[in-house]
Amino acid sequence: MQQREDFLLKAYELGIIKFGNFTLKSGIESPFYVDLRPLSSSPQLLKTLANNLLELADDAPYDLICGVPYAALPMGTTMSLASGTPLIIKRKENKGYGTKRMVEGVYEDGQNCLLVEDVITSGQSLLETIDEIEREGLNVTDCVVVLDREQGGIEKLKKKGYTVKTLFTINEVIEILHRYHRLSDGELSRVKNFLNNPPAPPEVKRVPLEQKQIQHPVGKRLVDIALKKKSNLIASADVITTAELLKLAEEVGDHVVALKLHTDIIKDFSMDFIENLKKIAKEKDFLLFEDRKFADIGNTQELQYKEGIYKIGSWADMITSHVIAGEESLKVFDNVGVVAIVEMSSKGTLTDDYYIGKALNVAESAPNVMGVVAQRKVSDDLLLFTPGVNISTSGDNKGQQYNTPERVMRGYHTDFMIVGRGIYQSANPKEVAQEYQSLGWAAYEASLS
Ligand code: S5P
Repeated sequence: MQQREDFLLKAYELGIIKFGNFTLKSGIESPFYVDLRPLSSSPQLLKTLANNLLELADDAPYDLICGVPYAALPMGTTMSLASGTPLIIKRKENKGYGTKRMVEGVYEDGQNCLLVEDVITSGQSLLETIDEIEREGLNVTDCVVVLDREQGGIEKLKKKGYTVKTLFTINEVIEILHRYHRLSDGELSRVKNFLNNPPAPPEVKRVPLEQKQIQHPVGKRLVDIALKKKSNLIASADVITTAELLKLAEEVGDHVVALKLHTDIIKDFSMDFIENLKKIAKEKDFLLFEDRKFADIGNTQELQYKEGIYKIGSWADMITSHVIAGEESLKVFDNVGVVAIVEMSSKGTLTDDYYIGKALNVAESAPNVMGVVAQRKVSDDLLLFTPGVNISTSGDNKGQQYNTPERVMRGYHTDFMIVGRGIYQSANPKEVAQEYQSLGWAAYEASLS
């Protein structure tokens, strides 16, 4: 007993739990914050912790130990060293090359693995890790956890048949800290009150289009058109002749805010065609959006943008560009709204969370970027464009993945949805464009309330 309390007080000195006002990832305001990672800064405490966790797992049958990444990795390692039980390591992401294994180490089918977790809240990350370990042919029966935040995680795991043992509950932690005068009476009751009546996460409200702080003039034009037409639809005209494209522009023009093109797939491209298309765009009030997806150094991108047979810079209102070459490379796009690709819709895309974060930094610091292409809400300041929308199918056999207008508007708070084959391959593109327009706008309006 005393030993546990000593351990906790020393861990507290290291800063594993702080009291005050903290905004959690969920948006909830919490009076305390727990982070067990500083424990690794005290080898002595880490050893004590490992021994305590091993004691908890005394009756558990196991041949291997695995810590849930990342916080429990050093805990699992120390338990392995102290007990002589081999460690396996679960990756957070598949490294995408080499063996493509999600679990590293030497193990055999049917071996039993003890899982170690630092803090259990909803139990979600522990369940995900168990699932991946089991998919490797291993068995999981027991888990040991340092701290239970008492928010239903343990019950969830028990229901699924797992045995979970915890060293401390959050209530025990605050009682001990209070008893040893690390926590005042007022703080104790504040934390207890929070734990007894956990607040629901705040609802993320969508900012209506007319209230968005759009800086870019093309962004403002696009929003004006959207409000006037009651449309958040961009049709992707991925057809390969100018005749088909002009016909499509006439048919869908009234229902879209922009027509997205891949001019390099058109067999008979000419600047005359562009003049005709511009006339339709003017008459039907939509913007021309060239989906060139630039991805080179600034100088090359400038040549691709201004020269060649397409002379994109002379007619496009908007373009797409990757940001892989960095912020300076985007400067060459003048007189146009740049939509930065930060996440792609296709299966197996390399645009993981890490990439998105870095790509957003570039996009947000380039003044000519008006929006981003992504499959989720990533930025408050930039317009969000989401391709991969189709009401009749969930994907193609080339990696494309589809969502419904409802999902992208209500779930992701997308500003503009991009629909290609769903419209231009339909029997009646005009009618279908109108259908997407009303579905998209209704879902947008529903997402406001
Ligand atoms: O991640 C992306 C980005 C884009 S711009 N995924 C996409 O599908 N796109 C484009 O959107 C793609 O190049 C195509 O022009 C359109 C989707 O077409 P659909 O036929 O699959 O709807």
